[in-house]
Amino acid sequence: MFNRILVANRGEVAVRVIRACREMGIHVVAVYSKADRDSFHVRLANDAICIGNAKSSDSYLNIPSIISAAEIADVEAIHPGWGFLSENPHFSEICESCQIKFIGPNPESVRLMGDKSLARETMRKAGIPLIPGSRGVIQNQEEALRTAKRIGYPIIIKAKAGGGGKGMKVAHNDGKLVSAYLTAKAEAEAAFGDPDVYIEKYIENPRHIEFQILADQYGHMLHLGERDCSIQRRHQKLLEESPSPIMSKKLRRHMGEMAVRAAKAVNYVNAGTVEFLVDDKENFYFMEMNTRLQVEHPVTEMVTGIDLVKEQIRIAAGDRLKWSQDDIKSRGAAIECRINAEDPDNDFLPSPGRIEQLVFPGGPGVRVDSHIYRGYDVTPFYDSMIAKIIVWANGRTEAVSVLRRALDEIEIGPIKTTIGLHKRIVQSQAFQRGKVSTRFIEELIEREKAGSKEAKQAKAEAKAE
Ligand code: MV4
Repeated sequence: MFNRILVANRGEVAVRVIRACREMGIHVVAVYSKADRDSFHVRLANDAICIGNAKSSDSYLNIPSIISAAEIADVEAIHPGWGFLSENPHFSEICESCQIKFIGPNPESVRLMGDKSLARETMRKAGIPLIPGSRGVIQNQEEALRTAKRIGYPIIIKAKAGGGGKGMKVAHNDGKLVSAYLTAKAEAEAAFGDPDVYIEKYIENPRHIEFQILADQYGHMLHLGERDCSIQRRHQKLLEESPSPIMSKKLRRHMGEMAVRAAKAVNYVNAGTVEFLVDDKENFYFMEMNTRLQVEHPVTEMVTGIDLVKEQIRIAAGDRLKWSQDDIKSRGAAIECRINAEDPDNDFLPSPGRIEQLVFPGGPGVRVDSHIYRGYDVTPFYDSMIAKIIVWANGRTEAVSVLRRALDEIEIGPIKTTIGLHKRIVQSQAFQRGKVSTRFIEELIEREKAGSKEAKQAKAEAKAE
C-alpha cells in the first residue's frame, strides 16, 4: 500500500479523498491555490502546498506546478478527484513517466473514451446496444443528410470531443439539418478546438441511468449497480438515486453485463461509470463512459456498503478486488441532493460570499459531504457546488421522507443556495412516484408557473366579486 498520496484537487472531492487516506493511515498532501488558503481540505491534510494563483489554469490545471509539488512532497501516487485534470490522458502519462502512480485508469482508455465517436465504434464492435446513428464522424453536408434520412428524424448532432451535453444540436427535418450541422461544427471547434461531429437518433424524454464499474489491474471487473441521474438542469445533475425506480432484476442484470462488457472492451482499470440512455420502452443504449470517480458516487456507497475511494486507492496500489459479481448486494435506497451556491430565482446565477449561518442535517440515514464551514468564503473562481446531502433508508418511500426532513433541517446563509429547489422536487408527485425523465425540471418549473398564474387569477376573480 502507498505511504504518501497527493490530492490534485480542491473542495468537496479533495475532502472526500483526504478522509479515505486518513482512515487508511496514508500520509496525505493537499495542494491549493491562493484563493483556497483557508480551505477545509488544506486543514484536513497532513501537509499542504500552494501551487499558484486562483485561476484554475495557474493552479489546479497547472501540470508542472502539481508535479513539482508531488516531487517535493515525495508522494508515491496522485488522486485527481473529478473535473480539472481527472480525465486528461496527458497528465496521467506525465505522472507515470515521473514514477508517480495515477489513481485512475490507463491513459489509453481515457483517450479512447474521450473521443465519443471512437468510443461508439469500439462499443459497436463489442456488441453493446448503441443508439442508431453514423459510423464515425460526418464528413460533409451530404453525408449528414443521408445519415438523417437513414435513421429518421429527430436526430441529434454531437461533438466527437464533447460529452456532458456540450456542443449538441437537435434537428427535426432536412430543412433544419444543414444549419444545425454547421452550427454544431462551429461550436465544437470553438469549445474543443475540434470541429468533428457525429449523428444519432434523438431519444425524447430519456432516463439517464449509469452503472458503477470497478476493475483491478488483473482484468477482474464487476459492477456495483446503477444510479438514476435523470433529474438535471442544463446538463448539471441535481439529484441522483440508487436503485433506479424503473429497474427490474432482469434489466439490471442485462445492463450490468453490458456495462462490464464495455469496460472490458477498453481494458479498463480502476473505478469508472458507463452511462446509458433508457427510453420509455426500457430499451437502453450506451451513451458514454466516464473514466473518473463521479460526484454522485456516494449513493452507490450507501446501498452497497463499499467505499469507492478506498477501492480506487487499493486498485492503484495493485490489490485484487475481493469480490465476485454475486457478492455485490444492494440494500435499501439512497438519494443525493447537490447543493449549489446559486440563486434559483435569478437564472441560477452563482452566489459567492461568506457563510455566516450554517446548520447541517444529521440523524439516522443522513450523510453530508461538504467542504464548507461557518466563516468560509465561497469563492467565485470554481464550481458552485458547496455540499451534498445523501440519505439512506430501507426503501425509496422512507428515503424520500428522510430526505424531506433533512432538507428542512439545513440552514445556509446569507448566500443563496439551491436548497429550496430540492424541497420543490421532493414535494412533487412525479418525483415521489419515481416518474422522472431528463425533462423533469423543465416540467416542474412550467407546472409551478401555471399553478401560480392560476392562483393569481383566482385571487383576482375573488377580489372582483
Ligand atoms: C442524447 C439525448 C437524446 N438522444 N442522445 C446529454 C448529455 C450527453 N451526455 C448526451 N445527452 C443526451 N444525449 C440521443 N441520441 C438526450 C441527451 C440529453 C440528456 C441526457 C442525459 C441527461 C440529461 C439530458 C438532458 C438533455 C439531453
